[in-house]
Amino acid sequence: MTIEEWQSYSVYQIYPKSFNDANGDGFGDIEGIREKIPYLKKLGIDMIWITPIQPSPQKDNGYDISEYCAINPQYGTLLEFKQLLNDLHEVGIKLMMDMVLNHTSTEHQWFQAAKQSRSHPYHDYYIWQEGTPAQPPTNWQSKFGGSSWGYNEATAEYYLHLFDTTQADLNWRNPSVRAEIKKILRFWAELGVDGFRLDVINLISKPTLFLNDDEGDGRRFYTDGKQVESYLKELNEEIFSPYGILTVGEMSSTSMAACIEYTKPANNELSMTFNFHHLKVDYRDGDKWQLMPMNISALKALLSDWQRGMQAKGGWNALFWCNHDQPRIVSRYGNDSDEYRELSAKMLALVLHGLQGTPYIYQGEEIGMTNPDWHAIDEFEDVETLNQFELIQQKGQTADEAFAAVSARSRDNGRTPVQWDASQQAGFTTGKPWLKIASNYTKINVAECLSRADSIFYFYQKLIALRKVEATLITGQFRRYDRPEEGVFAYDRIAGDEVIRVVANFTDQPVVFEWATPIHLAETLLTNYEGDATNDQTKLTLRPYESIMWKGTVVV
Ligand code: TEU
Repeated sequence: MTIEEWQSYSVYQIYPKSFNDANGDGFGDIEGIREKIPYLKKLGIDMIWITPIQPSPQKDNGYDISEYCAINPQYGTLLEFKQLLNDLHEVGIKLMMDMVLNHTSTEHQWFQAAKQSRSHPYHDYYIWQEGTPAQPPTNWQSKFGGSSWGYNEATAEYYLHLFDTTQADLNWRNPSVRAEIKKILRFWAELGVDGFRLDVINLISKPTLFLNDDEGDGRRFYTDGKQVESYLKELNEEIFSPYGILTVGEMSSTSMAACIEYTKPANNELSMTFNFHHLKVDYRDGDKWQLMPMNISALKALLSDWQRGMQAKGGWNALFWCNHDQPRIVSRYGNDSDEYRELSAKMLALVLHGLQGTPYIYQGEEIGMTNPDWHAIDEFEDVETLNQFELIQQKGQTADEAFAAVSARSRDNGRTPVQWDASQQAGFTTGKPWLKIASNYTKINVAECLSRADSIFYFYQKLIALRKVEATLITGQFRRYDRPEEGVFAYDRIAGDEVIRVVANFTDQPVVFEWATPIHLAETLLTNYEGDATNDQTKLTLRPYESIMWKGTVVV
């Protein structure tokens, strides 16, 4: 395979509200990001992805946009944004904007007009169905809980909202909607933005007939819908390709077959896709709110299937453990005790960065930030968390059970402000932070990490740098060689006779691991312990959470 420059990139995700507050109002801002450019440069990432910063009532923290070609004053001005873009470009960092195009805020002027009358031209920008106040058109459920239909009295109709009631789904069938969307994308592309992250982009194609779902919550009727690919091709032809924009599509409940089509270069749709299957192996019966320990064999199988499957057909994965919708990975698939937090955070990083695809690092992940360990529901802010806390109790569970579920699974776990140093408010703000800071900030913070050569930060720095020099990490074929039932994940990346070999112990116990396929190990590229594991050529004794990446050659 020929390597495109972007294929060796690592991307850093910024959730601006919680990243760094320069003006002391408790909310992170654009100036705050600009202040941290040297930090980002030091980490070595190639691109930042900023979650939505356009004007928004913030019912879903910016994923409810009320104006697309402007900056939310809470974050700063368009001028400041241009300055940020310019300063990033000056040090060779690219910028990816988050584009929320499946829905708008109901505060958007389109919806405000649309809801007045059926004859308004903006009415057809959204998806409407007849119904009486007591009877929504279908039984579809919103992703945040409750019906996905909102009643509009003025027109005696329902509008579709797959997310919050204030996030109305756009009607992509309407060519005027697609023209508006292209205008928005062109606006940002003209400013010099380098990438787009496309929010829930596989949900944009809805059916024409709306039917009850007797098997589920309705998602099978609108996920990876019939027109998604043709809409993406249209955007690619008119915007992504002409402006040289890197794209990542966020795919909700998708399939591998669909992601292959979205990303294989011949199709001219997207550069890569996020899928979430590997982040559901701790959901009991697929239900996010039912807790279960992580199923390691399911995790290994999913990661491996997506590696092999995408590779075989020329697709490209976006690789990630964390984002603003997920609990912190070290508290989830790792171990956030004092003894193992650093070791397990490094192990998870090494496993992910050895895979084929584009790694995304979510702010704070590079210092091993944990879930905040809160004790009361009023510490949480997220709309989904608050809805589910009520719904779980309505389904018969106690308040304590509901709290246990939401505190483990809340999206706020990943949204607490970045812990910059041990000073008051963790150096995030001089004011009152919009969301409480995790109490462990005096111990876990950027300043501490930067002061110590063996910190998680420098481990990420090395992984990012390896991608630039080890072409096998980009091109190498994936081959797995552990046994499904064991707590070790082991795989090779093979290009010609070169092998990059990864072994990782996901448990807090020592494990004796027997090699199935020996290779000549030439060099240890990275490990999270001092000194190599005991290696007698046929078997390896891995210490708790030990992980190693070697370079070697195939035995012929
Ligand atoms: O998320 C899409 C999505 O479906 C989830 O990750 C969602 O948070 C989860 O399924 C709920 O259980 C994207 C954004 O990343 C998220 O922040 C937004 O809330 C959502 O779209 C709506 O725009």
